[in-house]
Amino acid sequence: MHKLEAVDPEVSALISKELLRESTTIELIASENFVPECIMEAQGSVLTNKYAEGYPGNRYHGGCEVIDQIEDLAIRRAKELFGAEHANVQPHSGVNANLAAYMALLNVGDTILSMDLSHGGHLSHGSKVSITGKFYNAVFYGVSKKTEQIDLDQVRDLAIAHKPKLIVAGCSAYSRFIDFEAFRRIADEVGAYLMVDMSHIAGLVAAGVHPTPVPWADVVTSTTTKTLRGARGGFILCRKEHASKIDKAIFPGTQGGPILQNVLAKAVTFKLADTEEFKKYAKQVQTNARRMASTLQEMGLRIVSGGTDNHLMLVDLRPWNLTGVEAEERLAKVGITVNKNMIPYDDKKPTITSGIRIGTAAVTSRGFLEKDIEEIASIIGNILEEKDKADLEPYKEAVISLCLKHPLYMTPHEISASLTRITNE
Ligand code: DSN
Repeated sequence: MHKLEAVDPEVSALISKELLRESTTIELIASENFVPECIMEAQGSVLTNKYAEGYPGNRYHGGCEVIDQIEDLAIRRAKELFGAEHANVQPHSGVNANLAAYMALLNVGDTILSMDLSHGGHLSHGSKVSITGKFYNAVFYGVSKKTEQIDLDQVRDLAIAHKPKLIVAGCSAYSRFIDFEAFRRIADEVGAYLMVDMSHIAGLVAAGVHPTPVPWADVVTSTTTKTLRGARGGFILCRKEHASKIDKAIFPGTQGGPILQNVLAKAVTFKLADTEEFKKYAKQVQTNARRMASTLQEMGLRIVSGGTDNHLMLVDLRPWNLTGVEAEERLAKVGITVNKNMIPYDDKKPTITSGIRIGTAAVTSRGFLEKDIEEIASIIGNILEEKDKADLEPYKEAVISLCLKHPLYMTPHEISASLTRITNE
């Protein structure tokens, strides 16, 4: 970063500030992770200079002989990792991947059946405020009030009643395994396509600790961040019969030239996810999530659906008379980052909410084990319980010492030196 510091010290200082923030806070946002430095190297490479509209062997720009090898490598690795017939590694993000999947399979005005945003779905699954809700007629299923798990009977009833052309499975805030085979059966019964957005769980799927959607879905979309712990971007897996339509829907349908430094970094992401070390990591993410949920429960907090099978959980704050926004702000004061989140059947608006979402993918990348998780959970429980009465200083210190125990990108010495410098400034 020395060259950047010389040219633009203002930006360079902001990067240092963010590095220190990431190093000295506990990151529990379920969609975030810390990528290995080799991914950042790939994303900062000369690949940023190249245009390569089209696909390997069939480009609209010259000079793509190396680019073709890179994209082919990323495609091969994605297919091998997930056992897919076809992969497109060009989507700039998960939303772009979803837009292309819809464009490939639907006409404007067609009906889709997807998970309600307020029950854990995603904006790009047909929400009114998203272009997906303007282009398509979205009907939503949710979780049962009793179990707080996906109500497959309701999915089937809605599918029969509305005859969607596409059923979407996959969520942003749902802590249980999803029965993709059951979704396939419902889709077949009504003659619908099945798309699974596995963005949140892709790393768990790659490691084999979450059921895979690949054999059941026509199309699987995903981000490469989150539990997959890779380059910021998206990808699509699909059955061979949809390959050409999917590729055309990405380019020229919804995107121009691919962001090649990200395609390169996706190739590295898929390689790293295909290792024993990554499998161990994914298992630990799950173990840590279960320990976080059980410790919070022991402290008297309510976990939506009673627990977690994946990397995340939703905490219902109503029994403690707190809102999500209050909890998020309170935890931020001691350096714990979470996001407010609606819980199923929430009566508060999305900017307030009755819950917070907690995920363990990022802290597990730092090497946090069950004991550390118990410590974080007890800090969270104590702060939320004590509300404004709590003296936050001991909690702030506990957070910093956990961060120094599991340093990130900086050595403990560098972290301490930076903190001392800031205190003296
Ligand atoms: N999927 C969102 C999240 O889970 O935070 C980001 O779009």
